[in-house]
Amino acid sequence: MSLPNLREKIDRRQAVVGVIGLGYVGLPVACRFAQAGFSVIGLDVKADRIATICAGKNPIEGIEPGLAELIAQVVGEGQLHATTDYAGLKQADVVLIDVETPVDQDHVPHYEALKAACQSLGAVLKDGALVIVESTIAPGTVAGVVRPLLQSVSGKVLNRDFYVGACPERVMPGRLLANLNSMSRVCGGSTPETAEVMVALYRTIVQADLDPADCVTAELVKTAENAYRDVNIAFANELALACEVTGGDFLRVRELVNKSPGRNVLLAGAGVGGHCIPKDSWLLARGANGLAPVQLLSAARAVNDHMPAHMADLVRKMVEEATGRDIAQARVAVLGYAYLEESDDTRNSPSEVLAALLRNWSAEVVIHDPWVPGYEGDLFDRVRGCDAAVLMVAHRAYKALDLARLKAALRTPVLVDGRRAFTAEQAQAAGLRYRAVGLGPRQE
Ligand code: SAJ
Repeated sequence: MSLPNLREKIDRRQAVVGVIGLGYVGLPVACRFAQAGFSVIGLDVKADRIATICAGKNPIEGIEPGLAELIAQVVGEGQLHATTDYAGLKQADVVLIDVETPVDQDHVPHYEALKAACQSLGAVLKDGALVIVESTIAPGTVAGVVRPLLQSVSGKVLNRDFYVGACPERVMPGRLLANLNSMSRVCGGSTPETAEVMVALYRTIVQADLDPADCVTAELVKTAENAYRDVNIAFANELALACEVTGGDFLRVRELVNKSPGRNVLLAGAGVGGHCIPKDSWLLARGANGLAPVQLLSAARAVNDHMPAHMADLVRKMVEEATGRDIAQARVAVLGYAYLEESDDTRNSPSEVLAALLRNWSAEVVIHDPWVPGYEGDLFDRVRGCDAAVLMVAHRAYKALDLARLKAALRTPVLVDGRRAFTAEQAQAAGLRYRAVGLGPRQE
């Protein structure tokens, strides 16, 4: 089938859409194309997830407005079929790939899931099909991994017998359907005509800008937008460290710097977690490494990855000063285990790093987080008898904390604030010894 024929089938909603990977990216997009009138075949290797979806139920954790209802609707109407069998994709005119693309401890992506998907899809790839990678991948991955694998397994020739594209997702847990609808997308195609067909396809579900491009541009934009955030957070963190040693107050300095036109210093904090920001910086560095001597990206990663260690140093200094005992005799309460406020997601959590560092010093560590199963419960019970409370996540529940009650529950009244949830005045009024990221001891 030629691209014009595919475009016509898309315009008539007659194209069959396949989606490989029915996680928090793939399942919402499969539902949205089904809702737009396409026949959609969703594929996942997890049989239990497929069974849940076939029952019209939602396997995605967390609060996702509208998703459960949409799954029930499109499965009930027979618009979305879920399967573990790649044979189901034989009829697919368009196939989206939404599988995980993690990096290893050396920050190198290996793409096991992506390669497995291409291997299995190649064996059933329909003539004239358009394969679109939505997963976040390093610049050059469509050219270096996806295209060669699909060609070799299918025996088809790119841009003659099939087409490829990259259209990176911009979803946000908690706003999966909203972001899918309202965030602009880069439609990177293996040819300009392919990109135009991608724009027509996504126009059926996206209300925002759809920008045609080539594949490597799409790969660069996605990794760059998150690397940009990582570098900017690292700048805020380094400024905070400079404030600490010079007796400045990062929040006040930031407020005044941001009065300068074109400045927007982000927030310093206890670390940078999540599954996007830390990983995507490495994907960009990895992809660009062969092209340019990138230094800033890895330096920013080192700054941000150091912040939990900085928190550990602040805790150790405050506890040993306050108790006269070594940190090894201390019990420390870590407030917040998710990577982000009002979230239950603990992927790459800075608190996990902090807890390990404190335990390496033989300190006893107790963890509290109202959002994370296993760590919820009464905060004051959890911190009772501790020699310090360390705030790592700015959950609303923590910002509303009664500091006098916190002080009464602690064995030693020490509060280390990794997110500036409080002020020194509030802490001191409650009788707490207080240190915070970006707040140096007053230099007279
Ligand atoms: N963080 C700081 N200082 C800041 C902002 C964030 O320390 O000023 C920390 C957070 O505490 C967290 C980590 O960085 O540990 C990541 O926070 P995030 O606000 O960037 O949230 P993410 O990881 O969910 O990033 C997502 C990304 N969205 C997509 O990939 C589609 C990112 O591109 C968005 O910019 C970000 O959400 C957003 O703006 O909410």
